[in-house]
Amino acid sequence: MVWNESRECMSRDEIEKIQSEELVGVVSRVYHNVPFYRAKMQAIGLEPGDIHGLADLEKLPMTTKQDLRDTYPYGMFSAPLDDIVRIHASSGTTGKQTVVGYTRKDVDIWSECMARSLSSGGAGRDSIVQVSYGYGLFTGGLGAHYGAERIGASVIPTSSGNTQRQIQIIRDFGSTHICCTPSYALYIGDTMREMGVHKSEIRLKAGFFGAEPWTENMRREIEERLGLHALDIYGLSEVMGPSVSCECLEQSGMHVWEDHFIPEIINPETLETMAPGANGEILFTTITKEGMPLIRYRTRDVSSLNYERCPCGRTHVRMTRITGRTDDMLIIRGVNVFPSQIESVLLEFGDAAPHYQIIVDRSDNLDEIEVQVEMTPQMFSDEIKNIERTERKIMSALHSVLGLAAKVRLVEPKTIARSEGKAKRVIDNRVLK
Ligand code: DLL
Repeated sequence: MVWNESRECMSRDEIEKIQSEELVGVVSRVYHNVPFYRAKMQAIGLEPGDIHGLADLEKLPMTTKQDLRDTYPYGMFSAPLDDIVRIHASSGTTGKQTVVGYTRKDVDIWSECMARSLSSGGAGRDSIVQVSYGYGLFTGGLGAHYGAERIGASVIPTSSGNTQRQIQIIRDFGSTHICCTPSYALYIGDTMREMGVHKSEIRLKAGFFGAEPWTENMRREIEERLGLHALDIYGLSEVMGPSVSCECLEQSGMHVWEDHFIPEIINPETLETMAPGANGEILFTTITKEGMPLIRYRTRDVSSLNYERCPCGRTHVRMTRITGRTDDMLIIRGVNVFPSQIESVLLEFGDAAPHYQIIVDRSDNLDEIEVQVEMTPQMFSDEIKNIERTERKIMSALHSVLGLAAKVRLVEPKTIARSEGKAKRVIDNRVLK
């Protein structure tokens, strides 16, 4: 089912007309309301009047996550706090979070985008949508929730965790749709098997899985275990949250809701725009946002754009599955983690040498992270109980900075391999088959 046919099935000319008009508007808004953008545009001699439409997009400066950190917390807001009705945040490198503000209209548009996504996976008024993304500063839970209410479905806000209860609810309440990370979907499948619940006892028809990378094999596995259509849903808090794009039941790329976000692909080295179909870093310009619009935001996610017509009838461009990052961000159990965050915590502990390694693994479909830190020779000669105490202290400091439990192991001096070039800080053993 198409939620908003007049918007989702427009001709390319109509899409571009809307994008041009909205782009002119948003550039003027940020120029007048956000000192950061005014300064950036002035520095290259650009005025809002120079932007007449889509063809001028490339003239505009790009925005990075660093820019958001530099203007922390509210410096990128384009609307006064009086008009901001919601604030979300995601983790940042130095413990500083990336803060995002939404006006009432922004929340409304977000719900509309999410409604489109859920509808493209077949959900409607008669559906029972279980939202198993976390509710809170993370955008997953509330984002999916508002969209599911918008389509008139019965929403079950389970949030994440407590897997046996999730399964009981799926079975007893008859959930028809589920929203969670793909690794959690696999974990639910494992737990169902352990509990002796067969897929024939549940009514799930489709699931909206995102917030972390996954693969076609994982899709098959999830579909097999849960007996549903597994759809890829993409988004990031800076740009909005879940539902910047989402797959339809054709399962061949995620429709970017182009009347709200203009996507571009660039070469992350040269920053040049790449032709349709090329693989590169995906950028977004949010053209209708009021709270915190972003111009040419560098997501660091690698994807490509497919402008071919989709058999589902929707005309909005499809982006391919995210195949990697152009920076070192890790996503662990859905939480964004930068190695530099871990480093900053370790540096606070004088007893630990600055040689460390982060080992990421996936066991039983759950991500695990272990931080190995070399002890100083002096500490090495210390009593075991003191070493264990330090491990516990580092563990709790990491927990409060990352919002995630990480194992910490202090290892003997000189046991972590030295590198001649860049230190290899992260060993990611997760094989996303
Ligand atoms: O993960 C928003 C979201 C929630 C999307 C629920 C989908 C579902 P952040 O926490 O800001 O926001 O993390 C954004 O997660 O830049 C990607 O690297 C990654 N990511 C999000 N969706 C996908 C996906 C939410 N479908 C970062 N495939 C993004 C691969 C994804 N990676």
